[in-house]
Order: sequence, then structure tokens, then C-alpha cells
Amino acid sequence: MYRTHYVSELSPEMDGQEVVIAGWVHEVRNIGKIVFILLRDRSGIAQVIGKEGVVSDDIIKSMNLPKESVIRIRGTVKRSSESKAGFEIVPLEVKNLNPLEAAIPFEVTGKVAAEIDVRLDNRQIDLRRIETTSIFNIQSTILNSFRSTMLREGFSEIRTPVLVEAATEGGADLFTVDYFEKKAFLAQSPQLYKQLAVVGGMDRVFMVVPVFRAEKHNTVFHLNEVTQMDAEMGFADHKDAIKLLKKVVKGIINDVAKKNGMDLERLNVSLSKPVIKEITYKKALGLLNANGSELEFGQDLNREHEEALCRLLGELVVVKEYPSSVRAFYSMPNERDRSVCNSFDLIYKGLEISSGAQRIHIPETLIQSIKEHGLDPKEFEFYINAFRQGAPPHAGWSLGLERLTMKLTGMQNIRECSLFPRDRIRLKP
Ligand code: AMO
Repeated sequence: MYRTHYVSELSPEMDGQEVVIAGWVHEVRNIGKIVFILLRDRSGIAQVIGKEGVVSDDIIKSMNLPKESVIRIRGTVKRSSESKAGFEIVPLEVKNLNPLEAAIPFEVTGKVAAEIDVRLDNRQIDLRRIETTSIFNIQSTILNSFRSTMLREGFSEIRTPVLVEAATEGGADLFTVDYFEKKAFLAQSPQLYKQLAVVGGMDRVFMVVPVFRAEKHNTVFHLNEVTQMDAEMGFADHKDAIKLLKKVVKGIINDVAKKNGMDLERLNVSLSKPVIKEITYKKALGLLNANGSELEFGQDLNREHEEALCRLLGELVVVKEYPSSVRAFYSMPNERDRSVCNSFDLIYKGLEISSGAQRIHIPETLIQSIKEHGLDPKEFEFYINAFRQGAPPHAGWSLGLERLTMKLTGMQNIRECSLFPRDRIRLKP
């Protein structure tokens, strides 16, 4: 057994109890007759004190370790008013589990700031920073919260292929791979497959999937491999999909606030109670133009417009019913106003984190839309034909995991929120 307790499970009330803790040497200080080790595990930091006369000389000697050594300490909990935690550990045995053979490339304690590229090149070391661990603790809550809301709402989790034959989100941004004698692509989205699952009668499906975008962007908001949390529902329009999205996102924010208090504190973030406003694209245009923008109908909203909308309306804003020309080919034209389609985006603190739509389930309308978007209906024959065999109206959305994590953790660069990010130049580790 390597440990009996995580550091966070120890308390002054355990005074006199023998425990085994394990982790890394966060700090070590030798002030003559006393050696201090701060032992760090994923839950926190404990102070271990070796005092001459109290512990043996051999133990004191064994405590003189380089920072980031991986150790196990058997010791006794001792109540102490001098320590911040109210207790310290008096060591009975200190074991160096694997002596360091290479230098640590940057200060894990954060005393000296390290460049993000150095940290990402050494992600396994970066994860020893308590702030980095906190980001991924929060990400874990996001994924769990998403899953539990979807299951509660009667959705089934499905898997969809990553290797695909055709584009879904536009032709240019695809990674190609050799697939035996043919060319294949890495999926930009599970779009067509989640729709087919609904058309097949599963009715309510969700998935967490990696998607690949060969966009040559080099920004702090874009990755080339993204994790999407997707939903698709039958007998539904965009309003039903927006209702579900709001429930999911509110649930995630509330769950993170409830379960990740310590992580939020370490990241210096406080979350406000989620309130989500809704506005049509046309009204948003009017509002933005009244506040200094010069937008014309048919123009897509850029980041500045999205930031302005959040300033004017609140942290979370759904913009709905965009012009068809700025949306994916599968977005259903609006019945009352053909100049727009039943699509929507969710903006959180100035950044688009989700987009969705009611889909076109009428084959002829779909063919026309594919052509209007400059794509070739022949490449979508299988997909179009699926709507000739009894396809219900349906709608859905996708929520970007890394962008949502970024906004919930207050990070400025999306790379911080992907464990092993893939960007224009980064393909390792
Ligand atoms: P979209 O392309 O808008 O929609 O993607 C949905 C969400 O995924 C995230 N995202 C990204 N995050 C970081 N870097 C990128 N390069 C990137 N691309 C996308 C964003 C975005 O809001 N099939 C549709 C969804 C649907 O209609 O169901 C789609 O993929 O958070």
C-alpha cells in the first residue's frame, strides 16, 4: 500500500494517528536542526517536519531530497498551531520511490512563471501545478454533468466514426488520411451520424467525440482537435434544442460551482448564477448597430460583436435565426421568414461555445441548400436518401468542451484546457 490517506483527508483531529502519504517534494527547507518537506499530492500539500532529537539522524538525512522527488512518508499526525493546516507530520520513515535522473524544466510551485510552450512540451510536469490539475478537475465535472443531464432527459449515449467519407461543416477544413485504396477524412463533426441515429428511431442521442478541423488559425480560441459534446433529438425544432441546451449549460455551471469550490478558488474564479438571454439575429443586429457597429443583414457576427452582445445583455446569450448563407447547409429555413434559418449559437463571456439548428429533413430542400452552399449533392447521396425513408423533423447542437472549460476556469488560451492540445504546430506530446 502506497498511501493510507490523501493529504486533504488529514486533520488536526487525527493527532497521534499513524498515516502513510505519498506524492512529490514540493519544497524542501533545511534550517540546521530542522528539515521541512512540503509533500504535494493531487489534493493538497502537507508539512512534514524532521526535528533533531525528535526523529533519528537517519530520517533527517533521508529528508534532504531534490524538489519533485517522488516519495512516500509514514509518519504521525501532530496537532500544531504553527502550521496553516493546524497539523504537521512527524516522519517515521521516508522513502524515495524513484530517484530523479533528469532536471525539472520549470518551477512547479509557480514562483517563477514558465512559458506556455515549455509547460505544454512537458505536460506531465505541468500537471503537477495545482492550477493545471484544477482545470482538468473542472473539465471532469463538465463531462459528468453533461452526461447526467442528458441521461436524465432520456437521451442514449452513442459512438460515431472518426474516419468518414464526406465533409459536414464545409469542404476546406478537412484532414485527409489514406484509407486503403481510397482517401478518407477525419470527421469535423458527428453531424450526419447523430442525425441518422435519430432518423433510425433512437429519437434522443448524445455523444462526446473528438473532431478535427484543419483550420489554419493560430488563435487562442481555436484547436485543430476539439472535443465536442453533441445532442440530437427527433420530433423537435430549434426552440426545443435551445431549451435543452440551456438546461445542460445551467446544470454544468451549477455543478462546477457546487463541486469544484477548491479548484475555482485556486484559479481565482467565482461563478455567478447562470442566466441565459435569447435574442434573434435580426434584433441583435439592431442592438449592435444602435451601439456603434455597422452590420448589414447577411453578415456573420465576429468575436467583437459577440463580446459586445455579452456586455449589453449578460454573460450568456443565445443568438437565434441567422441568415442561411452564414450557416451550415443542413440548417432548416424558417417557415415564417425564409431569409433566416432555424439555427442558433450560445455565447458565453464573449465567446461562441455552442451552435446548433433544426435540420432540413425534406430531401428537395436539402439538395437545394447543399448547392447554395457550393457543395455537390452527389457527395451526400447516402445522407439525402436517408430522408426519403421516413425521417422526422429533428434538431440538435454541439457544445465545445475546451471553450466551455476556458470560460469556466478564466483561462485566456484554449490550449490550457486541452490535456494534450493539437494546434497548427503542436503534434506532441
Ligand atoms: P460548430 O462547427 O460551430 O458546429 O462547432 C460546435 C462547437 O465546437 C467548438 N469548436 C471549436 N473549439 C475550438 N477550436 C475549434 N477549431 C472549434 N471548432 C468548433 C465550439 C463550437 O461552438 N455540427 C455542428 C453542431 C450542430 O449543429 O449540432 C458543429 O460542429 O465551441
